[in-house]
Amino acid sequence: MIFLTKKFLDLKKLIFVFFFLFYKLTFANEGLVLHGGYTFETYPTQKSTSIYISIFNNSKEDIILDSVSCECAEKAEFHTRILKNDISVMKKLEQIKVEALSELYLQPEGLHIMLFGLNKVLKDFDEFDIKFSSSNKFQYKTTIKVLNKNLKFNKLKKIQ
Ligand SMILES: [Cu+2]
Repeated sequence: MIFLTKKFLDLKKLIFVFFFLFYKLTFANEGLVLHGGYTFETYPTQKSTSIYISIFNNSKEDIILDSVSCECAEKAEFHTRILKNDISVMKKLEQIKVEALSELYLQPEGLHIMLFGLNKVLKDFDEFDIKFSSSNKFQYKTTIKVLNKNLKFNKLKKIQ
């Protein structure tokens, strides 16, 4: 027990905290799979944009995501679209719920993530991370790919 000096115990504590955090960030998200996150290129003057992503909850419990953030923007919010006087408008949601053993698709014209106060121009092939946190205090991280803006207007064409 000669090694158990205070310094040694502090180091042990630090290593424990480090591994605990590492575990939390990497393995706590087994139940939640974030897939195929994307957004489009922005114009130099553009200060906001939206992100689309598929979220799969493989756990047997509902997961409530109550915040989203990104280093490339001042603020990120969950949004949906509702009809107001026959016009489609965006509405902020405080949280989104991914029900147990089900999936949620954030896509154009529906649920999406909105970034406000972009601090850089997003270019084709760029990537950046976004972070989510859930109501049970888990953190999730995923990479968003920036797509060419021409794809935004890529509509289905009838071949024959
Ligand atoms: Cu929006």
